[in-house]
Amino acid sequence: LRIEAAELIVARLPLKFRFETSFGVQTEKVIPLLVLHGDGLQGVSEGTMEFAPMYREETIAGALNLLREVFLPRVLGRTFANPEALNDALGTFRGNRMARAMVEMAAWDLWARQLDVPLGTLLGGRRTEVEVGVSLGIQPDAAATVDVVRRHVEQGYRRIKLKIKPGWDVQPVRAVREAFPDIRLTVDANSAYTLADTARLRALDDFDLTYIEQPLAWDDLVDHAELQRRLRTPLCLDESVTSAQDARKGLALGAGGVINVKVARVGGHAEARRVHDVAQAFGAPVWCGGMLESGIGRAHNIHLSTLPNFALPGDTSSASRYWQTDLIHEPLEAAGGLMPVPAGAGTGVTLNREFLAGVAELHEERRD
Ligand code: OSB
Ligand code: MG
Repeated sequence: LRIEAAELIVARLPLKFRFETSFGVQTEKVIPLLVLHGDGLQGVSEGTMEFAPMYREETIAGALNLLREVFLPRVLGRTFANPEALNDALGTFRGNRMARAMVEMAAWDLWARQLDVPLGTLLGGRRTEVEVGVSLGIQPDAAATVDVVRRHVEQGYRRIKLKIKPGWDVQPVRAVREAFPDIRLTVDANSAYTLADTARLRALDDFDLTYIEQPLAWDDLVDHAELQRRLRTPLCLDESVTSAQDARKGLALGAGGVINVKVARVGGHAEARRVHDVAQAFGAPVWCGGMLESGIGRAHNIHLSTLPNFALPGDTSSASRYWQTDLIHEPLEAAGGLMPVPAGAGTGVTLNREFLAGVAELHEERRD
C-alpha cells in the first residue's frame, strides 16, 4: 500500500431538503474529500466533520489543518503493509477521529482496489444489499410530519427516524404512531435532554419505539445508563461512542442496547468493525448512521453495513433524496428499503471530476 500523492478537496452542495435537528438547521453541505494516489489507483474518502462543532467537537478547518500539517506528512511517500498499519502511523495522536478517518478510509478504498475486491468483502461482509431507513428532520407541525413520513413509508424505507427536541417530542411521535401503527419507528434527540427530562422521555415508552437515539449529552455514558434504568425503550448511542472501548464501557454500564456506528466518528473502518464486534459480543445490534454524506461517504457506509451484526436498517438512504447532482457517477438508490452494494473494487464508486470542478472551493495536491 504505497501512498504517492494526496488531493485535498472541499466542495459545497445545496441540500434538497431543509434538515432541522435539535442543534440547528442545515440547508447545504460543505464536503471535504481526500484522494490518495498509489500504484496508478486512487482511494477516496469523505470527511463528516462540520463547519461548526455542533455534532461533535471536530471542524472542517481543524481537519484540513491536521491533514496538511500532521497526518498526511506521516503517510505520503511511504509504503504500508495494509490500511491498519497505515492507521498505526496515526495512532499516537489523540481524538480527531473524523480527520484521521479520512486518511484511513481512503487507504481502505485504495487497498481494496489494489486487491481488486469490493471494500465490504475485504471488511468481512457478505451482503449484496443492505436494509435502509430514513432520518427525517423536525417539521413545522404534526401534519407535515405525518406527511413526510407517509412519503418515505411509501418509498419502502424500513425504518423511520424522527428528530426530536424538548418541546417537540411526544406530539409528533404520537401523531406518526397513530397514522402508522406498524412501522419501525425511532427518535433521535442529538443530546438535547438531561436526566431532569426523565418524565418527558418516559412518555415515549408508550409508542413502541425500536430505540431512542442519544437523548443525553454528546460525551456521556453514565447518565445514559441511569436513564436506561428508568425507561423500557432501548437507548441507542451515537455521539458518545467514539471507539470500541467506548462501546464496551457503554454496553457494560447498561447505557444503551443499540449502537449507531458511524465510520468516521470512530476513526475509520477497522475501528468501526471492532465496535461492531464488541456490540455483537454483548448481544447488541448495530446499524450504520449517516452524516448527510455525498456518494463517497455513502458508498463507504453501505460497504460497512454488509457485516452481519448490522442487524437494524441504517440511515444510508437514496442519494437522490439529498442532492440534485451527486459527486459520483454511480446512482446510489434504494428500492423497497434495500440499498444495493455498489459492485466493483473498493467502494465501487468514482468521483465525477467534471461536476466536482464546478462545486469545489478548494483543491490542492500534496506530495512528500
Ligand atoms: O445524529 O444521526 C445523526 C445528520 C447529521 C448529523 C447527525 C445525524 C444526522 C442524521 C442524518 O441523522 C442521517 C443521514 O441521512 O445521513
Ligand atoms: Mg444520531
